[in-house]
Amino acid sequence: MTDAVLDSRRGVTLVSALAGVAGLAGSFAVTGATPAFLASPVERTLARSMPGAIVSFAITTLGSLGQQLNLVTAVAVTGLLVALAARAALLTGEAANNRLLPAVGTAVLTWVVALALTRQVVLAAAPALAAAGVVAVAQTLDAAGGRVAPVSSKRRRALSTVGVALGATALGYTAGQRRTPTATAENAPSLDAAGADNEDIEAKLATAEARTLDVGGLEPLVSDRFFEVDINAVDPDVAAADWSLSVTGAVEREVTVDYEELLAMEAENRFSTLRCVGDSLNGKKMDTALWTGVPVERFLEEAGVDSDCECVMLRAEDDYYEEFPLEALRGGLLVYGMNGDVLPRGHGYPVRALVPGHWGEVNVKWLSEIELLEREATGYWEKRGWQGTGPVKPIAKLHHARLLNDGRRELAGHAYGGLQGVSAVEVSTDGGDTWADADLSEPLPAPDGEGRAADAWRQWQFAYDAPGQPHEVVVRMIDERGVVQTEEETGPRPSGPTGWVSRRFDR
Ligand SMILES: Nc1nc2c(c(=O)[nH]1)N[C@H]1C(S)=C(S)[C@@H](COP(=O)(O)O)O[C@H]1N2
Ligand SMILES: [Mo]
Repeated sequence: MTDAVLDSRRGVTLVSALAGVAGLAGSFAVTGATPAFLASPVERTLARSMPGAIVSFAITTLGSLGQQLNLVTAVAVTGLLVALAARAALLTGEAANNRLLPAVGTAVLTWVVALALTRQVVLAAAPALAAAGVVAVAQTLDAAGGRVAPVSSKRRRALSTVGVALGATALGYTAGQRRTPTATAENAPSLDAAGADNEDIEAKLATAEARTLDVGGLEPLVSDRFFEVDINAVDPDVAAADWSLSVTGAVEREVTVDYEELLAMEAENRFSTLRCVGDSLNGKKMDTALWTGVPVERFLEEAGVDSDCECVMLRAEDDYYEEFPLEALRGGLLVYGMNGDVLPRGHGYPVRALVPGHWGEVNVKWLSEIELLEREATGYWEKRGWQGTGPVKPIAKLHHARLLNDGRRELAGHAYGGLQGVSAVEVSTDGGDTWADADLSEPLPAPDGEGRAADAWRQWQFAYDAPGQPHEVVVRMIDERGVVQTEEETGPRPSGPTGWVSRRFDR
């Protein structure tokens, strides 16, 4: 049978490659986009071992595209591993002249590869069976040889194998998509927690809507789309029933709380803004939500903190870790709700930390441990050259500009100063020579409904007569102590961008 597809090197390579693709699809079909997916561990390893400078470059210039590239690379590498397994089995079977060896060997080798990568004994069977299936199909078609009309030629048999493998891949992809757990804020279920006051949530969200400035296209006070930054393209998939949080280390007694217990405790509904230290000056990695959760302080009290450095390490299910002063955590929340919904997977389901006034990176998602330390340590991003564990830097952003019918130009944006608040936003339309006050949105309410939220942005709006000639608009914020945002320009790395946002207009 010299015209068998599998008799040629090219045929073996083709079938091996198809086995690689099908193996990935088989895995995805049973795991969806979770850490149990075959390519996830490779993606993680790539992300972890990437030099800090490259990661920083990717974050500040490519945004989430860097992560997608990483994922594509990981998928290619993993597919190649499965393909090599199939190839080894095919060649060994040929050498031993054994008809069972190619498919069985592919199954066993792929299972071993999958097990080594994911440590999932049962789930590793899916890629093994899918890859072996492709090999078996190719073998069966070859065996039918020239006798069966539709696959009588070698070319047709090769194409049939391609068709079967790609069809199975499409099915596996669809199944995996359905299996992928709630990932976005758009499809998160409503919150139903014994300790959370849903009426208060509704009232606060209504207040936020009422206080949002009427500027078309400007993001409202509660963000429509909340940015996401994390170290992996594939988020952890933690079941609430399996989740618990421990307070450990330099404590008098360890304290552990599970999801059900946490949701029964009296919760707080708090508006708070998050901003990533890797945000660009006028970037979009800054957003606000109404967070529902339990104050961390009660757990610290229960544990009896005894830390020499007065510092703490938060650890997470994705092996992320960040260290910072205990003082910052004292005002924090253990968050399980976001805008009246269950905290979405992408934002840390089941539970994340909210650390008021500090850069996003210490607001650890998928939180699993609060470790009180004896001496200072270095967090994930600090190991990679960032200094993002401190308070946020003040910023007024310019995200909206529109010429009105009456010849004026309307400008608008958001200002955020962390715990120092925002008392004013000033706008210059002559490159910084003269300044005028913008209108500000009323502050978002504090958790008790009275007073202002301690750590939330405000919107600003300003209109001026467009001069009809080139000019430069500059904006800056002033905090509640009267401190003006610094003019000095620095990039995001290592400790967040500074400077005034400006924009040139031609008329
Ligand atoms: N477990 C975990 N928590 C994490 C991260 C992460 O990669 N893993 N990223 C941090 C960073 S750098 C930021 S800016 C914020 C972003 O929170 P968001 O994705 O909910 O906007 O989460 C922080 N918490
Ligand atoms: Mo971040």
